[in-house]
Amino acid sequence: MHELHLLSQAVLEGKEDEARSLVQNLLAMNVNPSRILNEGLIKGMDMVGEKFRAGEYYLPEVLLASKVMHSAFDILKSRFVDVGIRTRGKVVMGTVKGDLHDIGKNIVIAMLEGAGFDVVDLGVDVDSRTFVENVQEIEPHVLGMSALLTTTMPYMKEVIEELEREGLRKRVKVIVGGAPVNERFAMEIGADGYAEDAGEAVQLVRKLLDVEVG
Ligand code: B1M
Repeated sequence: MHELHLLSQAVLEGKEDEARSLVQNLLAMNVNPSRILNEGLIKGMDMVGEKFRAGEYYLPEVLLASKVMHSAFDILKSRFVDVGIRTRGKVVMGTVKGDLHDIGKNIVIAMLEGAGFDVVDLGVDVDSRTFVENVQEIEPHVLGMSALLTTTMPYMKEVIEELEREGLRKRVKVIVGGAPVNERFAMEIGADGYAEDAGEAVQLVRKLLDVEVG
């Protein structure tokens, strides 16, 4: 669809006003919000990633595109809310130590909140101590960790080991995600589950908590 293509381009070119009005138009045309997110906004960020890898974009361009993505996603966010659902469980979520990428994590959080879960966002660059302390205090059903760098994803294992040392591992389900992470890695480090995208993350949390869908 032409408008979705224009939306990816607006993210790629850092055009905030244009991206926001395209999202509004697409919603007015009754295009599914997940399609707008995946085929418009996320596709645009993937294109930014390709340019960055190719050395055609530098950090300022990537940051500008991230700002556009956040701003446009804000309009979309409310459309993922499942009206009338009460809290279905508590989730604590953060991007691991050394990693500042939060766009994907924020989308996962918005989708989980939309699905009725109560989410505490620990932000980015979160160390194992902070994860563990929050699990102790908040007693969430699920702990979610995000990593976008191959250099930071091994840190997820450290967090799981720290949970074990503190005797908390059996009290919380651990899920992991982020572009370099996969199912195999998740199983290797002893996580309870892996989700490829935000939609899958919601299904996974529902499954782990055995929450009825719908
Ligand atoms: Co960075 N960056 N970056 N970056 N950046 C990547 C990840 C990279 C692949 C770009 C590239 O080279 N092509 C590369 C990593 C290479 C690698 O490790 N193999 C990279 C690099 C190298 C870096 C720096 C080291 C660059 C430098 O300084 N020289 C640096 C590191 C900083 C740090 O973290 N310490 C850096 C910095 C940045 C910015 C700050 C400029 C910015 C982040 C802004 C922000 O997040 N607020 C940025 C961005 C934007 C990107 C790219 C372009 C886009 C990431 C993104 O937001 N994607 C990225 C290239 C790419 O991925 N195509 C890149 C959109 C987002 C919706 O997808 O995050 O994958 P994603 O989330 C998805 C799923 O993964 C999943 O659901 C989400 C929604 O569907 N998911 C989960 C995510 N977390 C989940 C958790 C779950 C479940 C599912 O459960 C808990």
